[in-house]
This record gives sequence, C-alpha cells and structure tokens, in this order.
Amino acid sequence: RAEDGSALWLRYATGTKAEINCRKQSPTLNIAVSELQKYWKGGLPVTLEVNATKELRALGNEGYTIRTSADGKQITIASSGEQGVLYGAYHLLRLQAAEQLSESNSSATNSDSKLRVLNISEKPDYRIRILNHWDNLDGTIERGYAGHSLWKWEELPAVVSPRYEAYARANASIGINATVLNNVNASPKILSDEYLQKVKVLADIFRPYGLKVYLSINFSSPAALGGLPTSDPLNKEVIAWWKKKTKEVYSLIPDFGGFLVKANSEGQPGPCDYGRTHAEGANMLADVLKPYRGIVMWRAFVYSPTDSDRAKQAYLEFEPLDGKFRDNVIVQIKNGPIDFQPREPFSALFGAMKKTPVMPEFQITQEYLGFSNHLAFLAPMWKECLDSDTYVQGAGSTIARVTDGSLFAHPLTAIAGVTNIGDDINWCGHPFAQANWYAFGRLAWKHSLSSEEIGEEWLKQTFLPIAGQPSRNSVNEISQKERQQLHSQLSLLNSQLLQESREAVVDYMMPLGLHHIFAWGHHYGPEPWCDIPGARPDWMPSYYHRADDGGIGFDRSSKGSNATAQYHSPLCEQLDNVDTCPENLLLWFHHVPWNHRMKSGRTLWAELCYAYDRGVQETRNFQKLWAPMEKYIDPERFRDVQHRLKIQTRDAVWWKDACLLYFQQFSKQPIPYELERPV
Ligand code: GCW
Repeated sequence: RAEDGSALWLRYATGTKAEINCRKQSPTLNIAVSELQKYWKGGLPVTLEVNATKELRALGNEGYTIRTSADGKQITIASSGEQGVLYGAYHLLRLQAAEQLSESNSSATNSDSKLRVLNISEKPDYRIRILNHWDNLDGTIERGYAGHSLWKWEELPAVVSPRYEAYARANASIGINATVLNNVNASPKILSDEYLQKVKVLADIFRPYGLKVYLSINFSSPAALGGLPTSDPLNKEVIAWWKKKTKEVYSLIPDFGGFLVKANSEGQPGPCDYGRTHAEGANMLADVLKPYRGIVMWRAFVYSPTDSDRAKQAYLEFEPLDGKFRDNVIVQIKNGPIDFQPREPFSALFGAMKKTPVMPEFQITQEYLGFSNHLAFLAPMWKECLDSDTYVQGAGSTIARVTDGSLFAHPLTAIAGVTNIGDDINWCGHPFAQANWYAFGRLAWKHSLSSEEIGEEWLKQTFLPIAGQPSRNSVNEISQKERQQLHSQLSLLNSQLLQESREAVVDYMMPLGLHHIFAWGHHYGPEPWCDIPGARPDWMPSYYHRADDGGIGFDRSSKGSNATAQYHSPLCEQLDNVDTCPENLLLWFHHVPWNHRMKSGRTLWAELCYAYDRGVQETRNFQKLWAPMEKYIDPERFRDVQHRLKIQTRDAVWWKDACLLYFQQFSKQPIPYELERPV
C-alpha cells in the first residue's frame, strides 16, 4: 500500500462504472463525464447539464448547482458554462472523498450510509484565480523547495510530460483557472518564437481544464530580444514591437490571459528607467492587449534603499497613480508591506486605490516559513489578511471586499498565489505543503470558507483510506472502530496541528511583530546579528529589529517613520498608540523598552522568551500528534512527515536560542528558569 503523495488530494477509488448522463460532448464535458464515471460511488446516476436558466446565468459560466431530484433518484450538476459543470463534478467527488455525503454526518460514515439531499449553489468570489510560478527557463525555481521546475523546457514542444495534464486536473479540482508559467524576474527569452511554441503546447493541454496561461514579461524585451535601442514605453517602435509580439502570442494561444510584470524592483527594468511612471508602462501593455481581451497584472512590490522606511514605499509610489490605469490593468499587492514574513500587518495599499482594481498576492511557497521542512498551514495567515478591515469605506471594508469587486464594483477581480510546486514526486516537498496549494484554491473560490473547514476537507481527502483498499495493518478494509478513531485523530490534527502551525512558526521565528531577521542570502535560519559592511541597509536584519539597550522594534508610529498614517482611521490611531497596538504587531510599529508591561503582566523581554519557547514546545507537540497516524496510513508518508517534524523542532530550538542569546546582550536580563533555556 505504498503511497508517494503524487495523487495529491485526488486519491479516488476506481471500481464499477457509474451512470453519468450528458447530452453534449466537448473536451471539458468529456473530462467531467469520465471523472464521474470512474470515481463516483454514490449509487445515484448523475446528469450533467449546460443550461442558460436565469438562476444559472446569475452564477456565471464557472458557477454551478448540484441538486438531488425530488424523488431522490438522481443528481443533476448544472451550469450555464461547461467549466461550471466540470467544477461541479469535482465538488461532488470532493464531498465523497471527504465523507461529507451521508445524511448522518457522523464520523462513522461509510459508502453504504444514506446519501443526504444535495442542494448546492456555488460561484467563485474572484474572476481570476491564478498561480504564479517563479520558475526559470533553466529549470531552477526561485524560492522553490520541491525540486526543479515542472516545465521541461528543453524537452518541449516535442516531449510532453504526463504531469502537465495532472497539474491542470489538480488545479481544476479546486477551482484554479489561471497560471503564470515563468518567474517574475523574467527572461526576455520567454517571448522568443522558440519558447512560445513550447508555451502553446502547455496551453493546449490546460485548456479543457479551464486553466488559462499567462506569462511574466521582462520590460526591456524590445531591446533585449527585439534588438531595439530602447524599451521606452512611449517610443513608437517599442509599441509596435509589443503589438507584433502580442499578435504572435495570440495567433498561437487565442485565449492567452495576459502579462504579469515586475518592473523597477530589485534590479528589474521598468518604465522608470526612461522617466515614465508605472502607469505609463502598464497602460502601454494594456492598450496592446486590449483588442484580445488580455490583461496586465502589474506588481506593486517596489522598494529602494534610499527611502527611510521600506514598509511605506509601495504605497508612496502607487497611491498617487490611482485612477491613472487602464481598465484592463490590475495592481498586484503582496499581503504585507515588506515581504511574505510569517506575520505582517496588511499592506496599506489595499485601502488606498479606490479607482484601480487591486489583487492580493499570497506566497504559497514557504520562503520565510521553513521551506519544505516546516509544517505551516497558511490558510489562517491568508484569512487574517482577507478579513482585515481597511476602513476605506468605513467599517467592514475588508480586503476580501476591496478585492472581490463587491466594494468598488470593479469587473476585473483576481487573486494570486506564488506556488510551491516542483517536479518532486509529491509535487510540493513536504506532504503537508500540498495543503497550502489546496487552501489557496479553495479560498480563491470562496474566501468565506473557514480555515478549519479547508483543513478538514484536505486532511480527510489526503489521509482517509481509499475505499475498498486494505488497511495499514491487515489485508482487510479498515474496521468501523478504527475508522472512528482515525476520524477523531484527523480532527485533532486539524485543530491542534494544522490550525496552530503558522502561529507556532511566528512564535519560534519572529514573535510580537519582529520581522526579517533571517540569515543573509537564504531565508531559512536566524541571523539577527548579520552585519555586512557596505551591503544595502534595508537588507540587514538590524534595519528591521533595531534592538539596542533602550528596547527593540521599528518605530513606525507618528513619532517614527509614520507608516501608521498610511492606514485609515480608526486603525491608524489604534496602531499608532503603543497601548492599543495589537501585541502580535507591537515590534512592527513600535520601538519598545525591554521592561514594557505586556497584557500578560510580564515584561516585554520575558514575553519574548515565552513566545520563543512556546513555539518550540508547540513543535514538540506536533510530533506527538502525528505519532498515532502510524496506525492508519502508509509508512512512506508517515515517516516523511515524522522526519520533517523532527527537523522543524530542531530548527525551532535553533531560532529560539539564536534570537534570545543575541537579544539578551541588549536586554541584559535572564531567560526565565521555567523555560527551555539555551546552554
Ligand atoms: O520575496 C522576495 C524574494 C525574491 C522575489 C521577490 C519578488 C521573485 O526573496 O526572490 O523575486 O521577493 O517577489 O519579486
């Protein structure tokens, strides 16, 4: 019963062919039919319908209904579009695999119990639900921890890996409908004729699954690839070059999505090189893409070493441009103002652009959360961002509502996730990292889903025994009693491991609002002491933690860099005041004396010690929570997780000891005896 994780959450059992009816045929509908024929075990026949009723039109061509007929004898999946039918089919299979189909809803469910009456109606919250691959054309992945790129560029277009289709299927199963194939640090070569032929092959494979291809472009492609003397966006020849190139792209890929652009950031070229604004650069590309209904995703991740506070820069650069972008441009904003730290406040830019559609960029790959060695379920972090209130139109102006089109009625809505996928057999490195790909898709579809619901779905699909297969310790199927125990174990894993894991990382790496005290060059271990003479100050940890004899933390209040002023009232005042600022962001916004009294009654120093220690102890508990899974699942996945959890604890101790010993030279206070102290 070896399992290698390659099936992801799609570990469906095959068996007798189910009765599936569909009057139309098409590549997309055929996938829906075949998936259900092979894997639907619910007993009732399923009818698939593409139908333009008023109700279905309101749900859009990706929305759907799933209903049991009045006589209870069949199920109908209906949508006004073929894509919606496919999503409906995966929804039904998900309910089955997560054992959420039976009437009783008890943990003792099995395939024999009575099917509940289905009355489901769904439509996605975002129009574009997109993965961003930071994959380079040489096969490496920037910040990738699961092997090399899935895209075998040197073999394409002739050789087609079966994983391309498996990738599209996995995305379709969770509603992801778009993907950017290459790194935002983009090679101009991606737009060469040679590479476009390769991209076309991928787009053709993805199309029936409703997965649209986008590309990251290098802003100086006209010069670098086209040989022009400039890439100035207002230059006529440059515009003509982009027009010709875009025409070529669409002749190969008629439903091509558009361009993602990282411009004038971390050494990338951009319109500012020619004295033009980000809007001028984005609009030039938008005009070129417009006739094909393509869009531009323009990243707001910009900062330079000259300004005093990096956390303020994206806002300062982009807020004045609100209203200056074409309607097929969307500004892509990282969740926090710095860079995917374990915890950041939300980026104030979300509340600053009323006239411009903006989209969140989340990082699924764990660049700053232990790579693929640490277990960190990220749904709680993304929910924290989406549920944050910007107050841009008064209370209730959450980031979810700013970006899903409900607050400002922008028709263009999107959400991006920097993916953690590589060519490892299990796709994501850590078996639990698959949960983050899954969670991103589910939240992009429906941001009101709770992290607990998503965790439960994923755990059940990933670890319940596949129906009809022998159990871990015998040739028989798992017994009813064992099944119940496994269900309780999974529910513990959900509440105490998945849901706690991100907070544990925050605790053992950067509690209380600390950020970016990572080692130089990679972003894995701690190096708060790092000081490289002559290096960019904003790339040094001391820039961020500012520890000294007087205290620790970055003063971004009105007495300091005044980043708090970028937030709307009443949040602005709340963050600005050291007594009302949430303690989990305290050192992000304030430089606080070591003896400052925290809500717990402890001093800041003691609180810091307790937080680091709590993080370590949590990871020890994760190992204990995982141990009983040995009885229920295959040894391969069991040991893989067990092994990584050990590494996580070892690293957590490393973080705690390194940070506490370093900061102690400023606090000059002992580490409390009741904690696990460094030697
Ligand atoms: O998170 C940082 C990374 C860079 C990345 C950059 C970005 C793709 O350390 O590797 O480059 O942000 O988002 O552009």
